[in-house]
Amino acid sequence: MALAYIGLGANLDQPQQQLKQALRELAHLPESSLVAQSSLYHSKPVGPQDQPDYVNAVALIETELEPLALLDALQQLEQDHGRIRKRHWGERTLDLDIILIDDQIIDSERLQVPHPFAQQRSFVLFPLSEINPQLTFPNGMSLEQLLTELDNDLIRIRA
Ligand code: A4P
Ligand code: MG
Repeated sequence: MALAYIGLGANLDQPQQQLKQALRELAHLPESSLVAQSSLYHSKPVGPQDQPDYVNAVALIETELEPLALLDALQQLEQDHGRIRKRHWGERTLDLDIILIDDQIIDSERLQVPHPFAQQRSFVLFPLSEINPQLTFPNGMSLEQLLTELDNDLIRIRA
């Protein structure tokens, strides 16, 4: 049994609905359960600026799935949401990133955990801190430290 933090992002085709639906689907992943979810947030795009604002959130799941099986399941959900990969860091109907799995470090061709950019991204760290403010990354960096270096440019969406 592992605890995994999943980052959710969308900026096309009713992004709030995409995320709400994806959270329900995460709760039904095989051999897994949804432990906690953050609020939904509006965020400015990181990467190409000529794309709509994003809606982001983070979920915590408990899972018996091995890391690559979890990635397969998340990519299947992305496909179910009609995800088309257009360009790197570009617009999408649903992006599901594995942020952390316990304190595991994975560096394989298909999967890097912790997610390589998580520690610099406000749209990951602020929702994460809503679920677990005491969190520390496997490299020893605490979420508290990381957040002091970031502007909170997110707008929380009221449920
Ligand atoms: N992959 C490797 N590690 C992981 C992991 N930990 N979790 C591989 C998920 N996937 C992982 O991803 C490409 C490949 O990464 C996958 O096939 C998987 O094997 P992708 O989502 O298909 O492609 P991408 O969009 O080119 O890259 P990536 O790295 O997923 O983009 P990001 O880093 O997710 O960034 N701005 C705001 N405000 N909010 C956002 O959510 N998202 C992005 C996308 C850019 N700007 C954003 C946001
Ligand atoms: Mg991705």
